[in-house]
Amino acid sequence: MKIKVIESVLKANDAVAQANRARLDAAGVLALNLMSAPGSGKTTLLEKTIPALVPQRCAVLVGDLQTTRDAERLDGIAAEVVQINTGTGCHLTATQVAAGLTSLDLSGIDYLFIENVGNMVCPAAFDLGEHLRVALLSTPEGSDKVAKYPTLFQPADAILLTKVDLSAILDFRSRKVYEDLSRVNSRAVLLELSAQTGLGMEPWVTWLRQQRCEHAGVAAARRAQPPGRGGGALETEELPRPAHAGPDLSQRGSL
Ligand SMILES: Nc1nc2c(ncn2[C@@H]2O[C@H](COP(=O)(O)OP(=O)(O)OP(=O)(O)O)[C@@H](O)[C@H]2O)c(=O)[nH]1
Ligand SMILES: [Mg+2]
Repeated sequence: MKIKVIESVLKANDAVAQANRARLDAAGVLALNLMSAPGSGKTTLLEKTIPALVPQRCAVLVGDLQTTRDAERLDGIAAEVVQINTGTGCHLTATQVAAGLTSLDLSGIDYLFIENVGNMVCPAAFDLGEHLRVALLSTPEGSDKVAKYPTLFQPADAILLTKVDLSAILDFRSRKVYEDLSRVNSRAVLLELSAQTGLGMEPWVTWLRQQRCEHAGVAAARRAQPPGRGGGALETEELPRPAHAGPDLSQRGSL
């Protein structure tokens, strides 16, 4: 008997993630994976972002070790919400997301936000099938965190500096963040915002809309390709992650 060995947990996870992405692509859904430390403001951001995206429809898969509190907060705001309890797990896996996707009617959704478990290390190692990764850093966490936890920020397509309404009363040195990001990830878009006051929310929502347009454009271009040149396989093929250039870090604003 030939024994099959799954080489690593990550490889097995990646295979499921690819299948998730293909499923989302086939349904025309743009998926974003939100990652940060606990309490950085992921759920609050979604509470304010989803209404701003109307008439686009959003679903949320939210990961927490215990409770349905985040799902309850988003109930009535998102078109659909699924809470995934990981028990002792410090991150979501592609398999958990696959299970969550089966509960959603993807045909009625434009964006899928995946709120990962609050953790600055574990979630970044696991592809969930998202198209874009968003890392949050809130001002109360301190301006040294990019250098201390680089793996969270390295793969991010967008980095959100959240709770900037508090920066005046905290010793938050944004220049330090920009310097560290120039070494860790100069590709990502960096946005400063406060979900509480609404400051900086408009550029974030605009960025989301742009990403959706790009994603839809890539999908349409692939559909237009004649058979034999890569066309015809859209339903099962993975779309590339939308490319976008972030601003020059030296141009990034300061708080
Ligand atoms: N001052 C201020 N507080 C905020 C802002 N955004 C969120 N908060 C507060 O920060 C706390 C945590 O916010 P959540 O949105 O629950 O954070 P989270 O990242 O979803 O937390 P977990 O799901 O536990 O990881 C709450 O008390 C929010 O009211 C903001 O922009 N400004
Ligand atoms: Mg939350």
